[in-house]
Amino acid sequence: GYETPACNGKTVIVHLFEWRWTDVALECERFLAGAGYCGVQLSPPNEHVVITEEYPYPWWQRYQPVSYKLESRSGNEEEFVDMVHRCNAVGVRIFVDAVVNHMAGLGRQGVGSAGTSFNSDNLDFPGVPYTPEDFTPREMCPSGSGSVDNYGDPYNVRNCYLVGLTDLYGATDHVQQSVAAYFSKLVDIGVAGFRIDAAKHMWPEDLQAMMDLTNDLNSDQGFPAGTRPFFYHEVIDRNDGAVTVQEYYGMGRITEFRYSQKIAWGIQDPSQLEGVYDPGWFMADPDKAFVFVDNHDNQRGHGGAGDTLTHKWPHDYRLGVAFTLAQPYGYTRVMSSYYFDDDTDAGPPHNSDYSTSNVIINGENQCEGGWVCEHRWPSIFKMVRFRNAVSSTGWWENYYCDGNAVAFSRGDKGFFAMVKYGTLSQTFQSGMPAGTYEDIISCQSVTVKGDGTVQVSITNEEEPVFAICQGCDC
Ligand code: QV4
Ligand code: CA
Repeated sequence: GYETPACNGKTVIVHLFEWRWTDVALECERFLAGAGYCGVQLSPPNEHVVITEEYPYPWWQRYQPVSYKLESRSGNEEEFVDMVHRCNAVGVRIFVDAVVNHMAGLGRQGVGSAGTSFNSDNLDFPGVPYTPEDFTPREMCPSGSGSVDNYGDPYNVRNCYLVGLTDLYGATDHVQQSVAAYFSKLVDIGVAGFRIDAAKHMWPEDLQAMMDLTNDLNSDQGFPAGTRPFFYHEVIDRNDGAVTVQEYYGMGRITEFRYSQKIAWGIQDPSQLEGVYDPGWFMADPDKAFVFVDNHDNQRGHGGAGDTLTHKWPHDYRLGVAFTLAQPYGYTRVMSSYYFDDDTDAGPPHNSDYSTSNVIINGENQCEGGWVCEHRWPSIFKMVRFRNAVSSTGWWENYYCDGNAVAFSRGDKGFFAMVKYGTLSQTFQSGMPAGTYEDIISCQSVTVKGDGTVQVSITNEEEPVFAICQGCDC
């Protein structure tokens, strides 16, 4: 199926937003493999527009494709292949952010990041190639402007130009084959799956056709023969439009933005956390949902952000991510950002020629040079180990919340607690077998008694989380 990444049961993907391929390769080897991450979501690796005029090199230029050549702000094809092979060699998988709903925006022309010429107004992208017949005919779009302007109508959402981005006619053989050729090229290199950008703006049957034309994962890169790529589809469904996440069932997982909202509210008021998965709100089924506290859009107010918890509030953010990794709902992604103050267009840390800077790791194993690296924060990366250890268990048990402290068991495999304000010293019922464990956050030794009770102590307000799990040490 398309629902589970080929990751040997590992359960967390990290989005290394705007990282260079050379840095991703190093991070797989020096950190991600040991921490137990399943894999990395990259920024789009294909050729994109290069914007120098109105904003200098905004991050979002990479969401305006020029061709499927693997040459982007993150690096060239040789660096890409080297990264994929090195990450696979240490068991860390690579997931590509695939922008295949559209090409560059109207009004843009010139050459892309790989030097290929294009002209959006003429619907001419010789690097693929795409010509006018590969774009959705104007008469199929019911909006007056030609741009998406009515989320209540699926024809508007899917046949019009999303913010003026030239919309590919995904029902045609040539578009399906060109996209599938791009996917297959990546899979043949050793990529394990795809985030489908703007999947909401594509007809599910067109997307399904592209997926089905894509090769199986490459067995020379360590994938079992016959394994299908993992797909997760970006569909923003907040019960406010015609398109629902349920339309994509059977095609992989679907981004569940209502989870981001629920976790933000829940960290604000912990008594709401028990309802973080709310079927009454039409949230995707647990085995279909792809969940995250924030993403590269909503952390900076793009895509109808709403309430979003981000690294700008580190204490609450740690709680939100730790809770997300401890609770049972969905497949999880951790965000790894760069600092951007209030400039929501600002691209990644860069050199004077606007090439992306390298990531710097300091003596405390944290990042510098403008990179936030939430995925290296102790109460975040250690919870990856917890999630992997409890993944075979069902829903939570022994759920406890007093409005400040929250605790629950994950079967007999793990027990988690956290506290919003201050410290915590309290006895809880766990489902763990009697024995001595190590709190993976504080590294303190912990005893579970014969009746399953455990004395929890959280003394560090900076890392307000406690977790023990089978087979885990600090
Ligand atoms: C402007 C005007 C338009 C006009 C157009 C053409 O606003 O009214 O029609 O010029 O003249 C950038 C600019 C945007 C500009 C557009 C086209 O911000 O102002 O339009 O380019 O030139 C990212 C950014 C967008 C950016 C886009 C392309 O967020 O701001 O647009 O990249 O560079 C919805 C969707 C969801 C989407 C979300 C942001 O349902 O699918 O909005 N999320 C994904 C990605 C996101 C990306 C895209 C989709 C597009 O996660 O990062 O948008 O690939 O909710
Ligand atoms: Ca479309």
